[in-house]
Amino acid sequence: MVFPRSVRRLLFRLLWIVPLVCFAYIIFSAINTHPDVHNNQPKSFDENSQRKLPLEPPDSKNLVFQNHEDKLDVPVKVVPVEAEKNIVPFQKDNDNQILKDAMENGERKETAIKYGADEKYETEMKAEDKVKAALMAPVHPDKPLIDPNAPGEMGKPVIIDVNKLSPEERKKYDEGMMKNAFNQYASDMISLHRSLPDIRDPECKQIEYLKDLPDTSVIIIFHNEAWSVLLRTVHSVLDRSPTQLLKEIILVDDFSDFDHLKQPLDEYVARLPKVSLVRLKERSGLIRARIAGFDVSTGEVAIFLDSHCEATEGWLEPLLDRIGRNYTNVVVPVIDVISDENFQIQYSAAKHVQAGGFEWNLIFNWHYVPENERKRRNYLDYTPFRTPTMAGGLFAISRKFFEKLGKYDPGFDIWGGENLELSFKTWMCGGTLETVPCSHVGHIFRKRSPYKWRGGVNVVKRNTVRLAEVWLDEFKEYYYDRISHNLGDYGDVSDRKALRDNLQCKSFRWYLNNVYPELFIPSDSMASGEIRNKAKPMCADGNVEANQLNKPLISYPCHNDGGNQYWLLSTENEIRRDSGCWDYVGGSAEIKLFGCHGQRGNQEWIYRDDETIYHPGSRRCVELSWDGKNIMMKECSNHVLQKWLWKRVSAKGPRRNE
Ligand SMILES: [Mn+2]
Repeated sequence: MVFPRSVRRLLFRLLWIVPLVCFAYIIFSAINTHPDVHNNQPKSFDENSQRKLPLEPPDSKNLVFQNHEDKLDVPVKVVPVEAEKNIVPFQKDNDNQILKDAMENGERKETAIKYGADEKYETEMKAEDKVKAALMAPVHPDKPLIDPNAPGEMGKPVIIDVNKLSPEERKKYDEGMMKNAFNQYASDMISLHRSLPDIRDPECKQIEYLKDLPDTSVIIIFHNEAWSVLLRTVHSVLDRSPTQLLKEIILVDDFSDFDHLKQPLDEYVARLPKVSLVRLKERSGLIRARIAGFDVSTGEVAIFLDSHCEATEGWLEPLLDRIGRNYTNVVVPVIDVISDENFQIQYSAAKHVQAGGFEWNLIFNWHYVPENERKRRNYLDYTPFRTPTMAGGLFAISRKFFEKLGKYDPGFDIWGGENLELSFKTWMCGGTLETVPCSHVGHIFRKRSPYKWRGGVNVVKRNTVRLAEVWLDEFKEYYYDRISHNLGDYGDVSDRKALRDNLQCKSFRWYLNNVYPELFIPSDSMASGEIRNKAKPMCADGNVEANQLNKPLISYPCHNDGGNQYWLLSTENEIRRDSGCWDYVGGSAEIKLFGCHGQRGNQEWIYRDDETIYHPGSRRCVELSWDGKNIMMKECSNHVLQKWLWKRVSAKGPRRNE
């Protein structure tokens, strides 16, 4: 067979183009293999569990049916949020009775439908199933219809042009800002029941939680909180917690003096189911107020929330599930940011959620979930991860375990250090502290504290010294170095030491080696102290506090006082203080201070025998400018401006392995 010349030419081209394209495709696929391939593994919530995933798709809200799986073949249907309205009658009676009545009146039908039943199913439900279904529905007291365009709905920002406000409104706006350190004016415009986006990772909606979850008391401490912010916290919990799981909300008033928190709040709370109000007779501070709230609560689990939060869809079950599986699990939700300026909710995917840590000044910080912990969870970012410490504002703990741990140190005053105390003793006394990425709670982060405390005593330091004395063993010296060994009067800690002995808690070294192996221990260093230029009395100087990072390292007259001129050369060849490291990326001549990443690269420095500080990544050296004003990266020249005096001794103090 003879083809025309043009066709022959085409066939000839295809002969090599086709294999070439195939080859290119294979190469491309190999390069482009997604790093999260592990996510294709079966989505089992507990690593030991062999249970199957629920049969229903993630959005079917088949919550109700988890209690009677035999009904799973019933078709489900979802009613949009706008269709919600008053569902639970407004009485403070026995819940079961209320719900039974409601069922008989047909008021529960909508709820059952919303949570998955179709009408046919509804009529076929057994009476006890109806009650069960109702108990798993949210509490929803007095929930109004939601206007999707109202300010702040779906967590959207409320932007106010202050220039367009009347003088009176402007005054209100400024007062709100001043009293609360957040935009109360914007908050007051937003519904107390505002809708939020479902911000969970998609896998979270497929997890099947324990059928028999423990119930909980939510304990909320407030002091001079704005009305709309406090009540939005309360309603978000009522609106988004299954009735059966929420035993009560206990509001503890830490001696507020705002008028709206007096009689008006009494009256408002009296109308809400499950909510009670405890008034403290004097200003007690967060720690003692929490103990007071806990002591009157009765739920199997206590959940502490700040008074400026918003619980999101599905927040409760993942927390209770972990405690239901083991009462010594202490769990923290993801804390999403509610903007203090405009009340927008900003949230992050599970893989960006960070773990809690601390520095040797015993201040809490955040850090990335380390590789070994990610690996332990098969890189399933939505599964609970172990965290060395918690931020402290929001967490859940079983009643039994909190009591066993002696609650908080009652000698702690007001605020501060209590989060680390509870974190350390959870780990050291047989528990596990976890962050649960499927549980999200929004929290307003403020730039300043609007509250007044009595002056004179540094309560945070006093609390922290108590913490160090009782829990840190020989490692307390690292903290005391930070406060110049000036401990002050920290009271009597013998009771707390006795508690630790009785519980036979493990050592702080065990904690460091097993729970927080990433923490940098100052003794793990090869040089320490000031880094002084040999030509001029100028020192390398920089602040490494978390909010000061990403700034250049500067030159400053040596002051011999440690502080921002104290540096350690780690055995990993970092120049660091706490979690802040010298980092040179090239481009400009500046060295910047970044969070240490432990991967060498930009953060690797060699203090050579000729007293130069060499950066292998760029093959450059650290140099003081001729006028002494700047520290720069330059070609290595062995000039005296590139020579630095630094003591080649490790920092004093206990080591990890002794
Ligand atoms: Mn807070």
